[in-house]
Amino acid sequence: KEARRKHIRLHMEGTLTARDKVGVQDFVLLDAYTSESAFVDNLRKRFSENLIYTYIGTLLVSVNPYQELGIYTVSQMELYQGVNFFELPPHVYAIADNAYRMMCSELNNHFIFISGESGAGKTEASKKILQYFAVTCPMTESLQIARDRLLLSNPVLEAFGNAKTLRNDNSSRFGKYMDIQFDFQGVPVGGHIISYLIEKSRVVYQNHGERNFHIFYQLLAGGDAERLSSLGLEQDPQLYKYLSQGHCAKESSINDKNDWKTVSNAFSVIDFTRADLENLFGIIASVLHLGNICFTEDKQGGATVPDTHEIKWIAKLLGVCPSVLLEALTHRKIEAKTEEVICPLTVELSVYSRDAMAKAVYGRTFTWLVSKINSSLVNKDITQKTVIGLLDIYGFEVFDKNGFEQFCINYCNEKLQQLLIERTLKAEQAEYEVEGIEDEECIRPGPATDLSFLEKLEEKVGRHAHFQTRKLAGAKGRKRIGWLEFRLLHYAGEVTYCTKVLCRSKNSILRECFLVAELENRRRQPTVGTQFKNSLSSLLEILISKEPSYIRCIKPNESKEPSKFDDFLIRHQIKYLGLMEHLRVRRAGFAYRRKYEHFLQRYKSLCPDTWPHWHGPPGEGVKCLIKYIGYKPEEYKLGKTKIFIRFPRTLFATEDAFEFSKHQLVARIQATYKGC
Ligand code: AOV
Ligand code: MG
Repeated sequence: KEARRKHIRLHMEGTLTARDKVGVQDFVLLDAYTSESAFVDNLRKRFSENLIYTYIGTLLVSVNPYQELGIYTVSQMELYQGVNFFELPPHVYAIADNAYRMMCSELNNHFIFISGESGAGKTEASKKILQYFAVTCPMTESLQIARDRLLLSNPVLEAFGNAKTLRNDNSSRFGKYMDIQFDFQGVPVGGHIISYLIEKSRVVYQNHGERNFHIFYQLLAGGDAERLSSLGLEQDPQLYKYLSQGHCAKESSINDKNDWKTVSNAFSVIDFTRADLENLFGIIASVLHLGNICFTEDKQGGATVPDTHEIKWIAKLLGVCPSVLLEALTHRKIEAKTEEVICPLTVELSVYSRDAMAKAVYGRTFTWLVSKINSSLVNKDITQKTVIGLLDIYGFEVFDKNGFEQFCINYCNEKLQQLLIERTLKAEQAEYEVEGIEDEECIRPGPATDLSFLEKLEEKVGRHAHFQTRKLAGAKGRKRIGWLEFRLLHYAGEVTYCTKVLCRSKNSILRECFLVAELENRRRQPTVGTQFKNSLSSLLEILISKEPSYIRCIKPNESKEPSKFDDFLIRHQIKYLGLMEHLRVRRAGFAYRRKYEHFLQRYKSLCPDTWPHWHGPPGEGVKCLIKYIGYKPEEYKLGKTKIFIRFPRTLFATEDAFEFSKHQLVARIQATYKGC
């Protein structure tokens, strides 16, 4: 505790004396709060001192340091436990702790929404939060396993759902929403994960400089010889077409062999049986074999497979008949009214059908994996649960070549961004209402981000025959940027014939993934786009029912380098993350607000009536205090439980006075002791 007190004191002194050097820890304290340059300057000052976190009120802005900073130790975690938000330097732990305390005291549900572009640090932030709970929350022996499984679900899902892209060596290729469930004593007891749209196209194709999902390389690098030979695999990833198109199968920044060990260990803790793993890796190996199948044209123009080596392995691993599999890959079934006609496919269409099969198998296996993890995270014994949800989606990204997946990813980002702005605004107004503060100033936000992805996208592909968008007019005809509906008309229906083969697989995971019943309902299946849109709507519903905290991650440079602060890139993110706007909303009314108790506790030494103890209600104490130090009526307002201070300079003056009085006090005490 002494260490903590010392730390707090050091920090407070630091914020005052070194304000110019390290910037302000909360953007609302910036004098020139409307200036984007001042915003960037503050961020730059802090970044150069390795202070990567800054608040805007209660929102956390984080800049990816691209280096280990030593700020995630257990002692740091202990430091942040139960400390008021503004008493310590900004930290992701403070956000986690704050959500946790509120959940425990108010018994309500929370969520932490982490956003930012690809490579900005979202996934790292969500892992830090999970670790924080794992270390600091109370724990019983019987629930340790639940905690370990929560933690270890990460490496498994990352192995199957993350990949190296041009933007990020460990890029999340699926959206992830994770509920951490707590019992009434605040013990983490279980969890639930929802995944969104895994980028299946990566299984069969990677851009130059990118890789397939980590798990393939991990299996080859880490799996022992016996395992590999039972799967018909060789160690060298270059031998597999699905792993070598990006020309970077071996990547120095990634240690596949070590990661394989982590993942294998995680599997054993998360309740995977030997049979599960055998089936699972049978599927992973089959995908690699699928990619190596070559088709040639026969005399009639149909596709044939001259070398059936791969077909045999797939048939063995998936438990299907090789000749049926071969037929499914090279033929198509047309259903007429009364009969079925099997007709041959061209080489091009066979390749398409092979790739479609690989994508479908991988995509569904991923979904199976998530549900398997979920069943190991379920805790049926505890009924009264509150949750903290962590939302870590794939970040906004634009490549030279953008597919349907990029469209969905970016659509999702924009929709969530809209939610953020609306909710911040509402929260601000609601707080004034609760506190009984009437604010004459208008705090409506102006036009949203100047970069509207959907608008740009529409420009680019809007004229495409398979793409339709519809703008919804906002209030009074004002265009509400971001509220766009989209429809992708093109729907490359997954190959029915292959599905039929997979339904009969002896591999139990695949049988669960491809249900026979689905074949019968095929025509009524919604398109991928519609499914994604529906799942996004239900995500929004989940979020709306919970108390939000926000973390906005910023990527400092494109080259993944430490200490490099690219002004242009950062300005761009500040713009489209709507940070200036968020700050403006926070500042339009009152720059600073604090509970009476906390304000009094900190500044009571400034007034003889409140020092050393005030026995009345804290609100009265604050009134007495500010009268004594001479706040002018336009500088503040008093709410029901909080004091609202309009200008930062008022707070700075108070802080300076506090520092001065502290020194005087110390001098007086020292003098007294000398006398003794
Ligand atoms: P993302 O989740 O926002 O991108 P990550 O969280 O994967 O980005 O971060 C990318 C890389 O930046 C990590 O692998 C780390 O090397 C580094 N990094 C991020 N945050 C920190 C930190 N706090 N301290 C040290 N290094 C960090 V994406 O999933 O691509 O949208 O889709
Ligand atoms: Mg990520």
